[in-house]
Amino acid sequence: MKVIYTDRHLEHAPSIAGAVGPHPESPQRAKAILEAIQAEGMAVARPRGITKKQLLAVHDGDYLHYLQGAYKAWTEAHLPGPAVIPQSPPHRMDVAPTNIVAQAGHYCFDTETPLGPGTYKAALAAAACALTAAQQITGGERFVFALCRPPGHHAGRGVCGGFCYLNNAAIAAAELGKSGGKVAVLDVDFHHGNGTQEIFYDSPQVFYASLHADPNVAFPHFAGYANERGRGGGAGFNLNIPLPLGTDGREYLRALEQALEAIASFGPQFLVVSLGCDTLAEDPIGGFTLEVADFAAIGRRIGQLGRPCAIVQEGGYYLPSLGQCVVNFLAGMEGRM
Ligand code: OKP
Ligand code: ZN
Repeated sequence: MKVIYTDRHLEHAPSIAGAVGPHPESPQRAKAILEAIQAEGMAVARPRGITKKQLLAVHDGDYLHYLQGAYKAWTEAHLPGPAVIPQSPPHRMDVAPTNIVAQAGHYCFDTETPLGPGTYKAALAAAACALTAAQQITGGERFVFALCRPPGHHAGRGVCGGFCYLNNAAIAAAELGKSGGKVAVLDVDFHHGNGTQEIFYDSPQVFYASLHADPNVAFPHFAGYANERGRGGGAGFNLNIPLPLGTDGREYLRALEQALEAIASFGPQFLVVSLGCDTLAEDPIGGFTLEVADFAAIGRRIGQLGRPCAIVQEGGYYLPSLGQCVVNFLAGMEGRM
């Protein structure tokens, strides 16, 4: 399996996690995954670029403009560093504000997604990885893994949050659907991908299915409930399977069958997997009890769908096992484990 990666994610090294303490979404995450992949002897290639047009397939122009200039505006206004973080509770307004303090609340939905000097560059590089993976799939590859960092599935069309700025998986899905074929996004991160859901909520072309912790007790709290099924033409093309805290591998695989059945009857031409490894028992911000070996089983079942697939890295914060979880998943997909 081909892997797309660039070390330009190093530009984004958040140091504050809302409250106190180190931010879990660290550069060491990508390093851990890359090292495990290299130890497996898998080929790693750099991404091609991403154009404004490719970003606009998923994100709003005013939001991209904000991401690009926010850190500079924040610094020039002498607001406290080391990064842009909303100062009042984040709040979406009807008309996009022009003042940087108001913008920080309008364009971000939490206080754990700091926008530092290199954040946008790193986010663009991650999006480029996902896009390149999708392009290789349309070019005939069966499976391609985009080692993205920062993650993307919480980012909406016009909002960052949940450590996410650009929705890498959605950008891949939009690319895969460019010639009109159906695309399914399967999100196996511990958290619900509210951004991906929002982006495709009205679309019958992209089916979003997610297994995740019950949002009543886990981030993002405001989305991911089972009654969210899509809207308008997209009604019926969104599937949320919330699971209780403590869910183990067996229970997880049982729920996965439900999602795979729905995807199979949707009949997509291409698949995108949002791969989060924060379902692991040891994960510091998760709450399920999966084991490292479970990731191979999950990958194997998804691979058996038999659809060409771009795998996009999302969360996973337990550094000692993160690389092994990813490698097991990929090996499972290819039927090697
Ligand atoms: C990003 B991804 C925990 C609060 C949760 C945000 C979690 C973002 C997860 N104290 N904070 O889905 O792995
Ligand atoms: Zn997560």
